[in-house]
Amino acid sequence: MLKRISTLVVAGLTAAALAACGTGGSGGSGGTEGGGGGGGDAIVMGFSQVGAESGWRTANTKSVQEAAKEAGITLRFSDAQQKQENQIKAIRSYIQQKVDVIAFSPVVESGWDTVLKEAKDAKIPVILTDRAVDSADTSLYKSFLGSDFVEEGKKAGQWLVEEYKDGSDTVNIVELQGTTGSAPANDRKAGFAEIIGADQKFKIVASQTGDFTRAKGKEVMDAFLKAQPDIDVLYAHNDDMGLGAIEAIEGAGKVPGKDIKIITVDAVKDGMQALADGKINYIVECSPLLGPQLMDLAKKVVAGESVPARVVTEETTFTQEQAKEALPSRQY
Ligand code: GYE
Repeated sequence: MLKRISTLVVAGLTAAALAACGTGGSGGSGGTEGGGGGGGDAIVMGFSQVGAESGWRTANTKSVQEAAKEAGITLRFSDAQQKQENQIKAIRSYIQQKVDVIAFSPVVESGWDTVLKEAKDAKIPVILTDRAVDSADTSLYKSFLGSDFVEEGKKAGQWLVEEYKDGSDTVNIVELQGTTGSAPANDRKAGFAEIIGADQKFKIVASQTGDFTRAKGKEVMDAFLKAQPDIDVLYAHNDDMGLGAIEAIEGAGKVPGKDIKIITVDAVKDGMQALADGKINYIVECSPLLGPQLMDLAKKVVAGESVPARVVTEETTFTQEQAKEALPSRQY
């Protein structure tokens, strides 16, 4: 009992400390405030972002911040630096602050039931954006807005099947996975495996996390190149890891896009540039521009209106030729 009380006190203090720095600087699990124009009746949204691990994430943060401003919603924003514990602290702090709605992009899928229950008990609606949770009780959140990551993995696999349809030689694939335990890493892996699994010639010879970052993508690709003498294809769960891997491949004296074919996911500008330059072969789009839809959902949820339990983002794919066409007008 005593232990439980002291845990609660510590949690309370942490939340209070977080609340205190809510209008302070950026980064960490603290927060920054923006939007809303300071109007008295403005909806207040607490948003816990995963981090700033990729170009996708930067574009997503910008979209959320701009859309909040546009919608007249006061945004309390915190960056969890890819740590679940920071997100849980931020959510508890938002509960304490009695915000009108909480939105967050869960870094991993598991382990959210307790804090989501706390929000529900406090009658604060929660909207999941970008990434899913695996909670069995779906009443813990109002809606989940984001991409279909399994579908993205399938699209990557389908391109590969088509690309190698005329050959029977073994195709050796290395895979750079996203953050371990995250929905996009789990689902992009599963969707891809399902499609290529139908043909024995496709072999995943190595698969490891690169944590969705460029630096880790390079580091892990370096190790793959040393351990695997014959790599035909790299499948990276995002552009940033693919871009890091390109540096490793060039460093090893090989030609990315030719000696090793590369498929990535996201289609951020840097990725699209590498695709147009022939260093990447195919990109499956994943849109980070979720802000406007999130604000619409938030307004409805706060007004007590019903919203769809799942809102799937519409996305496309890009070949090298299509990337050249799309680049000039690419928003992110
Ligand atoms: O693909 C990756 C980012 O959750 C969809 O997270 C997002 C992923 C995105 O770091 O670049």
